[in-house]
Amino acid sequence: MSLTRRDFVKLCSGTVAGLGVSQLFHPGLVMAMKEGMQKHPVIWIQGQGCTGCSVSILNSTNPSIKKVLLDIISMEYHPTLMAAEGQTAMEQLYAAAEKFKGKFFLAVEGAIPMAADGKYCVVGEMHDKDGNHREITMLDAVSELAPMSGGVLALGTCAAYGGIPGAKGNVTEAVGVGTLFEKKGIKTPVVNIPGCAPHPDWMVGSIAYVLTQGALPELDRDGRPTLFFGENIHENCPYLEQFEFAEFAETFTSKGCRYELGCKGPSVYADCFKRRWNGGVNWCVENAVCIGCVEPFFPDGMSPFYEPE
Ligand code: FSX
Ligand code: SF4
Ligand code: SF4
Repeated sequence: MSLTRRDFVKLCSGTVAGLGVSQLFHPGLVMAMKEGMQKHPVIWIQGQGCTGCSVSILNSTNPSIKKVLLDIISMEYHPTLMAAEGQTAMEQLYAAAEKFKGKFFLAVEGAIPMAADGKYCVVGEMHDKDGNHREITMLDAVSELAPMSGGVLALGTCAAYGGIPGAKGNVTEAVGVGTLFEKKGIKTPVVNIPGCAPHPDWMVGSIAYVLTQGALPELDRDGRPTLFFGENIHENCPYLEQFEFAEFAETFTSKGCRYELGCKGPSVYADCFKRRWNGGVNWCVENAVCIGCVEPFFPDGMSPFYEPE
């Protein structure tokens, strides 16, 4: 049984409160994903980040992370999840890239520092066959592995656009995947899945999309899937009516539009208002504000967080 792109979008979009990527578990889709995951495993590498993106995917509740790892993502390498370390881990990384050349997805988490030849972020070390010691930087890993991959998933705002490591000051010259590719002339396709951290559904759903549809999802001008980043937070916010009547909350504990508290919803595109977070219990705007964590100009362009724009 196959599903059209339209069916997939309907399953993924979570238009009914509480629906998540769990709706992907249509029997036809599970079959398609199982076939896809064997052929297209994921190699996940981490640079300048807080590991929040990995923690977020581990919090996938709908489907559970167990189901994600058994039915959607065949993880060939993940520095935090795997038991191997040191030389063994590095050998596994490059062996997997060689074995699945042109077919694997490279998941990049965290930014890539370009200053000092990338030495601000050494992700591993190994001895080559002549016994020479080599430090592998994040810059080396992305530059070498991306052209071998079938596509890159830039997970989190750091990997997509530089994010927090790339904020004002930026002594390490941290950049996202897109900027690195421009500088190095790397042409491998990239899907940006920003968020600091990204929602598990955005990561799992984007991977499931590629595996089942055999193509990249439609992307917006910032390289994000419109499936998850196509709608404006403010225009869909439950407080929109209060905004229009200028009924602004003065404290975080009071109800009412959070604009005066610093909410950046009007310039932010993501589906948090309907997808919600932590298994659907809440989302930022309900008790705090949207700080625009999915936007290319986060965090500098969104600061100060708690003052109106
Ligand atoms: Fe960045 Fe990932 Fe922010 Fe953290 O590691 S997107 S700092 S929440 O989680 O890269
Ligand atoms: Fe817009 Fe934020 Fe007010 Fe919601 S709380 S209406 S997103 S400004
Ligand atoms: Fe990021 Fe805003 Fe969504 Fe919160 S509501 S996760 S700050 S885009």
